[in-house]
Amino acid sequence: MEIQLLVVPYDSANRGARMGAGPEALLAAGLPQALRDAGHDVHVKLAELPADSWKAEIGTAFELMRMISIAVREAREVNRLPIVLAGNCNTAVGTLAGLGNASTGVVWFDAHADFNTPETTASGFLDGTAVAMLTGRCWKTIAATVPDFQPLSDQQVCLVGTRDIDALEHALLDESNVSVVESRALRAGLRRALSSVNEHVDQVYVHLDLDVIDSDVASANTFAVAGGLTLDDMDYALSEIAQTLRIAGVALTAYDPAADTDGAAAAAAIRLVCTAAALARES
Ligand SMILES: [Mn+2]
Repeated sequence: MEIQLLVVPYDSANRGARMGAGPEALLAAGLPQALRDAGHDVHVKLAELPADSWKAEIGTAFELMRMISIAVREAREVNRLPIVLAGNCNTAVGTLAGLGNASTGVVWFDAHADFNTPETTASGFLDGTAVAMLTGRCWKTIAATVPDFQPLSDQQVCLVGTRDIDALEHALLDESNVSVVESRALRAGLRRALSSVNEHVDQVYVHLDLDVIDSDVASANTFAVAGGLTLDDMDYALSEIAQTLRIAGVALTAYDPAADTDGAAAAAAIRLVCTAAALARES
């Protein structure tokens, strides 16, 4: 399969810092070669902003989303599977726009719900609002500057492995129609959640925030917590997705090499991306 790797080496508008170091660390750890060894043709494109310009932190995140939307659409037009390697999860707004929001479901693997809004966040971390943005709950005016972005309906979105949710964020999630499959309910609940997403879409975007993995298995970043998924769980979940829906795009986000003291998180990331690419070829 032809793969377009889109490398977005930013965290909170900072190039190469913290989780912004993750995408290029995964390139250096051999991710492109692992995909080539699996028989894929791999093209690599870097999303990068001029270093000397003034960067507003929120404006920069949306500038990257606009670049990603266009790059994902271009990848689709030449039949390449877009795989986004990004520091931040909010890049998904650009990816979904490029894939076609109306017809694309989202399976969001993440320890966090990313369902805060500017009114509920206590940390001020923009990335904690990513799924709220995707579902049209906040940042509406600037999200509309992302080419082809339309808010998704809640029914298009399924969160998996979610376990670290703020109180006000939890209240928003409870009153939404977004489905949530907790780690312990994976084998009992994922299939039903996927078939319900499948009723509303033609294809799926698989979002892999690496901290969905249990922190005892791999330390993806400084936000990683226990109670997450194992690599066996991920194999199961990805294969269930591919049996239900056509995988149209993938992202691997939130890898911070500084937190990965034993290299287990990088190895997990490469394995997850290769598994998703193999299943996308078949799905
Ligand atoms: Mn996330």
